[in-house]
Amino acid sequence: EIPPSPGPIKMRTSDLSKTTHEQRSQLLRRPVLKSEEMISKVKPIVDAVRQRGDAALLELTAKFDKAKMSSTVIFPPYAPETMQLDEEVRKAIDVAYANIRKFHEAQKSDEPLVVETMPGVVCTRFARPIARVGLYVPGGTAVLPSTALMLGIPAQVAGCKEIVLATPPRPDGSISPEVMYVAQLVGASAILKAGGAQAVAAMAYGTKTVPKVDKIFGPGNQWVTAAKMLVQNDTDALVSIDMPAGPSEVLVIADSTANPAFVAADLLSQAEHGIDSQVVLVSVDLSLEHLTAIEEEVDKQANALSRVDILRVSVAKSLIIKVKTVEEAFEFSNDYAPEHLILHLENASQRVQLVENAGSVFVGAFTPESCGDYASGTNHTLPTNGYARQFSGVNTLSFQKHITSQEITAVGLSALGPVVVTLADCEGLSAHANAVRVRLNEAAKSSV
Ligand code: HSO
Ligand code: ZN
Repeated sequence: EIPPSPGPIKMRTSDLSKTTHEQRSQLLRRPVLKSEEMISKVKPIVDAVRQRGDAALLELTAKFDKAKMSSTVIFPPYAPETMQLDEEVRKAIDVAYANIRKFHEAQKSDEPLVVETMPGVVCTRFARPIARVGLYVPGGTAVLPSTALMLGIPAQVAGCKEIVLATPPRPDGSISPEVMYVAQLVGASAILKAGGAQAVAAMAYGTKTVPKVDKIFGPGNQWVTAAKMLVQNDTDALVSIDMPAGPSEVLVIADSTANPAFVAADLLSQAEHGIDSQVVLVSVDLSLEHLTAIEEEVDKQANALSRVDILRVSVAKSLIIKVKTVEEAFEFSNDYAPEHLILHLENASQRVQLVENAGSVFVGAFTPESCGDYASGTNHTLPTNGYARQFSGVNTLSFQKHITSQEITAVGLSALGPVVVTLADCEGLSAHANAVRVRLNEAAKSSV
């Protein structure tokens, strides 16, 4: 870890035109994740919950969350007094809920896909919800009702029958009223008051009181991530996960039209998530004055923010990359594959077509990432650590699976059957060929 240093809160600068290939690869790298080491640390916890169920869960919750409870699970109806909220917060949650719901409803894959590939050969694909899902809502340095919305709404929209929401309890055994309110809004069928690897294990294997789930979603610290990876690989658990998660990141591309205060604010809004967060500014030929103005804003704003101690560490690990053209900027960004990409560019909307890899894009001066984090409608559970190359963020389809089906008529089989016989014979799988052959005579009779 880089120890917090006094003095200005400042990013490191590199000029891409002066870096070697090796140095460029270094710049694209994230702070290292010690995934193997973490997996060996969480294994005893996961095993304990698997073997001793609720008893282990209660002990671990007392140990890690300092909460002594007689039961870690609650079921609806949830007591209204557990979700008493400030009126303004409740209204804000309601607006966020409506927007996120609207966007995720539109993603739902409802209509079956029907294609007749040959006359009489009809192939279909239809979606069904994943029946039981587990949503991990982190606790720790911030309460995150927004994450409960981002995971709960697509689960609800997809029609998942069981929605288990897990979140670490406060020392008095309670859950924040904001998270309780969201749990109720999204129709959570159980709330697991536990966090970390122990919560993941409880949902993966089930205990006497905790329902077992089929897929586990949600961000979390290294413990949670390692536990998700571990249970995903255990065929006894028969559980999948949304994606590998790492610390939050943002990459901002800025040109001479960028407002220094806006750019700095966007960088800091991601850097405040944790000391392992990384933020990158790609400067498209910014003048020295312009870059200095951004750096001054970073230092000035950071010092006035509540999480300045976190910012000191995360900003020190962060980068300014100097390039000459917009094309070079996108080339770097696409190689980096950021979780969030913010475009402070002239004609920003026309530049979106240059994006190849990113979790979510924020276009133009008036689109702070914060809006997507909370309330515009898009999901904030996004691929980090470069996984935006091959993963999508959480969306409604993450809570569904697709089933294919086919129906072949006698006419269809008369035409397709010989093709299948040839291929089956070629693979030496005569029972496959036979399953067609035994039908061919009758199919021919029926098709006249
Ligand atoms: N930016 C985070 C999500 C979040 N922000 C929650 C605020 N609350 C995801 O990378
Ligand atoms: Zn955020």
